[in-house]
Amino acid sequence: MKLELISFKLCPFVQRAVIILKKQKIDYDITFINLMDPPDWFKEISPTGQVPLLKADDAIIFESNVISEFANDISETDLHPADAVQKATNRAWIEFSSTMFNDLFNIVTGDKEAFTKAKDSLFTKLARVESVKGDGKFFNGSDFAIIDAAFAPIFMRLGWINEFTNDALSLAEFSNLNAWSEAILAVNEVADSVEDGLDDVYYSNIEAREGYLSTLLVDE
Ligand SMILES: N[C@@H](CCC(=O)N[C@@H](CS)C(=O)NCC(=O)O)C(=O)O
Repeated sequence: MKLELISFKLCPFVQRAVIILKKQKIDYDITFINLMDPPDWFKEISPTGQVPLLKADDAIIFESNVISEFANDISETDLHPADAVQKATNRAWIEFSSTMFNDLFNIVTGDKEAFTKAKDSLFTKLARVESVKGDGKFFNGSDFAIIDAAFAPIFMRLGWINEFTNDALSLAEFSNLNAWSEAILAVNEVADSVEDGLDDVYYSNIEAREGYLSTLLVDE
């Protein structure tokens, strides 16, 4: 089967799919598009106009979580827990994590009021995750799973923001999440899921958005 992932470099949803494709050692081509001016062929095949989108031969698969599940389904190793209840709770928390990207977007783009509201929203959600996380290395214990990949782009961006500011979004109050974030970001496939220098692009994006967060940047 020929796989082609349609991508946009800064997209955290694409990153989730890339991590699973890499973890499962699946061969795929990657095509980057400009989301500000998507090509006609993309508009024709994409019902949502969003990336990631995976072409699997002639089939069109969209939604990051569905692409990750598909990559898992065509692989020998299962990156979900085997137990049905545990798998369902993993999927539930993956859905929950998807709402955090909206908070992150508002944190990067919003004025002081919007920033504060988005930060409160994000941290309320993080507190919920902290309460169920436990002290294992990854979400389910010692094995990296799809849920860890789903949270990876969130932790990577929080890490960048904390590095660029005086820890504006510090996770220090969440000991379980802090350790989990470190474990996830140390995984090779997570580190390799973005291009070198993407942190600089993210920094420039924060500057260009001219939101409240841009006033918190400290010179690199
Ligand atoms: N629910 C989608 C969200 C994907 C998404 O929001 N992608 C953004 C880029 S990070 C996008 O394509 N935005 C373009 C648009 O909405 O027009 C998923 O999980 O794949």
